[in-house]
Amino acid sequence: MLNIVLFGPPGAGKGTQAHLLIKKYNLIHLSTGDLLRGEIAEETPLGMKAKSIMDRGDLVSDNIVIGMIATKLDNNPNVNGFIFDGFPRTVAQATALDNLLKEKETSISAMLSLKVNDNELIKRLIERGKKSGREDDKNKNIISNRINEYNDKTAPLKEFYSAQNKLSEIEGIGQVKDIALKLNAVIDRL
Ligand code: B4P
Repeated sequence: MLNIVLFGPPGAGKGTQAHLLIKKYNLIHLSTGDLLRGEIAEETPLGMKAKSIMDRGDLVSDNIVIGMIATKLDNNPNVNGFIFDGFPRTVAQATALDNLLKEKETSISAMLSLKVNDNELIKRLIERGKKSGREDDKNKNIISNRINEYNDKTAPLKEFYSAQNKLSEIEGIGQVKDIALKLNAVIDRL
């Protein structure tokens, strides 16, 4: 199986690139952000709990997102593999993911980490906020909080996967199609 962690700060292009990768490699896209927004749209108890946390730009609790991913893995047996987009975001989530995949006799193939500077991230997210209506994209303070959450809790995962020899860092500024070619080159070497 090909199991890719697509990594980077908020606005780095994870969702954008994930959509291209799932088509090219016939993978299942698991975006915890999309799953949580789906729960909010359906006004489920989980969604109601997550909404205020996401609107502030904080991370939702590990238990919630790990539970969502576990269910999705169970519901998708016999697939080519998964793109994990926006998950894991903490060491606890990464450890849980390793264990869940081990139970299914598979593992993470690679972490592809997109590098984008803060000014560009803020510019992209404010721009997206004009159309998406996402509360967490509308306000510069909330975007800064998301970037801080990333630096505090999520960026250390580069060490986690580097220790397993699975980290590749890719420049995330440029044309979407050119960045996709760089990601493809790393995957094709696996
Ligand atoms: P996510 O949905 O994961 O939000 P994101 O990081 O903003 O999305 P992404 O990074 O994929 O956006 P993209 O760059 O593609 O998370 C939202 C919230 O959900 C979190 O803050 C948290 O509260 C919660 N959450 C989710 N997962 C969680 C977890 N595992 N644990 C705890 N909490 C969790 O797109 C950004 C913009 O850039 C787009 O408009 C795009 O068009 C543009 N863009 C992309 N590539 C570009 C390029 N090359 N050049 C110019 N613009 C580009």
